[in-house]
Formats: sequence, structure tokens, C-alpha cells
Amino acid sequence: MESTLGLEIIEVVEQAAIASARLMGKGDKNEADRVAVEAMRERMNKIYMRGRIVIGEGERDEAPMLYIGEEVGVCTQPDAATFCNLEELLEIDIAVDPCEGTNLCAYGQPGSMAVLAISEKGGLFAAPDFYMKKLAAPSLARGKVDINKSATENLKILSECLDLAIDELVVVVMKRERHDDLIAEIRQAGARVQLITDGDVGAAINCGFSGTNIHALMGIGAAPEGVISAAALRCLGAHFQGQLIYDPAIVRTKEWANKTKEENLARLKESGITDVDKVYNADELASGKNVLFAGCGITSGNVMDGVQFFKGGVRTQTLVISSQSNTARFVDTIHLVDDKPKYISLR
Ligand code: VTB
Repeated sequence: MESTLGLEIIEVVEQAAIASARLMGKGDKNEADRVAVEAMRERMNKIYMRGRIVIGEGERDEAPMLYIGEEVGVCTQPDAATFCNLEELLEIDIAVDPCEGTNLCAYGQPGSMAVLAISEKGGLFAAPDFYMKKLAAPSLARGKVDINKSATENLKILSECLDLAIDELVVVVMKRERHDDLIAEIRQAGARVQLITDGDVGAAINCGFSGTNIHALMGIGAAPEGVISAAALRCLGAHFQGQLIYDPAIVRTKEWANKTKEENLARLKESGITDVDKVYNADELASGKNVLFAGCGITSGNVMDGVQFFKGGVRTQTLVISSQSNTARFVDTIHLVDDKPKYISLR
């Protein structure tokens, strides 16, 4: 699966990131997202593949592009049989978030990125548009920390696994009312909290690398992005657990204010989820034999730099992680603009 796809998906996230980055700081998150979606879709449809979006911009009736169920790739065209070897071509599932952290991009804040995960058909959990309680931690703590334990207990475990004092640990939490108690508990336990306004995929990925000074992600974010985070962390051998959250009283967002728990439970059952309280591990959320993750920085984060424009070109930094080749590659690309003088900075 990897050989050519691995290279092509780099360009998919690069193009989405460049498109969004042109709108960085302009205060229009919808537009930053829209251009990323368009660029991602356009590049994806040039790849020799039979792809299907399992996590995307929403249901077909609410998203014109990269909607759930949309087929992408050259070999999904109606006449594909004439130029694609459909019998031998593996069908693949794709989870996308063309502009993860749209607010971060719109307000010029660090940590937004264009991301996707790919696996063979059925290899990614088709998470409904719900919330998810998440716990991400470095590989040294994989299977030792547990989302069912309290933050205090998990911090003790993390401190042992990482051989760091509790007050040396940094936990990323999204700044939301629903996390007030969690934040207080982490601080009370002695650890430090890094509050972010958005973008918990980037925060989860930070947990997978030492040297980021991020040791855990705790709290509730969006479920679809949880699957993309799980794909990256599974490939890195790090810890990720997620549990769907359906109670509006826990989520406490404006968008969910007029929903009821019962309605949400009914929606979950409709989408085929019977065990609504199940805790999913990374390898259940991204269960495929082969999983690929790619993320390109839009604005700079701890792991990837953001898009830089210069006279004659654009520079991007992408992280590609593959379970097949067991690699995490950082791809630093200079995209030259044909009709401009080339004046390339090496740093
Ligand atoms: C967003 C977004 C995150 O979760 O906050 C979202 O920035 C859901 O939370 O990156 P709210 O509805 O409370 O804003 C993420 O999309 C990812 O999980």
C-alpha cells in the first residue's frame, strides 16, 4: 500500500496546508477550511487509487466535498475499469481533517495542520460526529495509563514510566468549561497544564515524541479527530484511548445545548454503535493491517513548522508515519513557483 501512496499523500496534505496558510490570520475560519478541503480533494483525485472517505467534512447533505462516503482517486471514476486494474487494486479508507484547528489558522495561532489517515477498507473506525474523551501518552506509558483511572492516578503512573517528577510533567488540555475540574485536579496533583484553545490532534502527536515537553493529552474533543490521532499514535507505538461522549451536560457546548442525552443515544445506536460506553484503544480506532498518517503544519507547532512563503516558492514540513515501514519521516519540501525568481533560504 505504501510505496507510491506514501509519497502522494504528502502532496495531498501539503497542498491543503498551503491553501489554508494563505488565509492564516485573516479571521475567517470557514474560508480557511474550505480552501483546504478543495485543495486536498483536487490532489487526492489525481492519485491512482480507490479511496473512500470514512471521516470527512460531514454527511453528504451537509458537506459538498470530502463528505462521508465520497469516493476519491482516479480509479473511482465511472470508466476506471479501462485504465485501472480494479481487481488488484486495494480499496482504501481515508480519514481527513484538511484544516485541523481552523480557529488557530484563522487567528494566526500555533498548531494548525492539514491531516489525514489511510488504511485498507475497514481499517479505521468511522467515528460519528460526537465528542470523545481522550487520553494520549508516550510509548513508555502505553497500556499503563488508563482512561478509566483518575488524572491523579495517571499522573503517578506517567511519572514512574517516564522517570520524571510529577511537577515536571506537562499535560495538554483544551480550554473549555467542561475541563475546569480536570484542570484543577491536574494542578492539585502537582503537574503543569498547557491550555490550548483548539487543535488536540497536534497535542496528541506531541505525546508520541520525546523532546516536545508534552507528556499527556487529557479531556474531551471531537471524535473524528480522535481516530486520526489514534492512527498516528498507533504507528508510533504510543498510548491513545478514546471513549465516545454523548451527554450534553458533560460536553457543555452551545452547539449541544439543545440536544438531549436520549436523542444522542438514539443517534449512536442508529449509526450501529451498540456498546456506547466502550473505551477504544488506538489499535481499535485504527485497526487496519497497514495504517498511514500524514500531517503538514499550517501554522508552526512543536513537531512541524508551519508553511513559509518566500520569493519564488513555498516551504512546508510534513510528518508521515507508517505502520508498514515503521517509520516517522519528516519531509521538508520547497515548492517552486515557476514564474518567480528563486531565492531559497536554507534555514
Ligand atoms: C475543536 C477543535 C479541536 O475538537 O475544539 C473540537 O479545535 C471540539 O471541541 O481540534 P468544541 O466543540 O468544544 O470546540 C477538535 O476538533 C479536535 O478534537
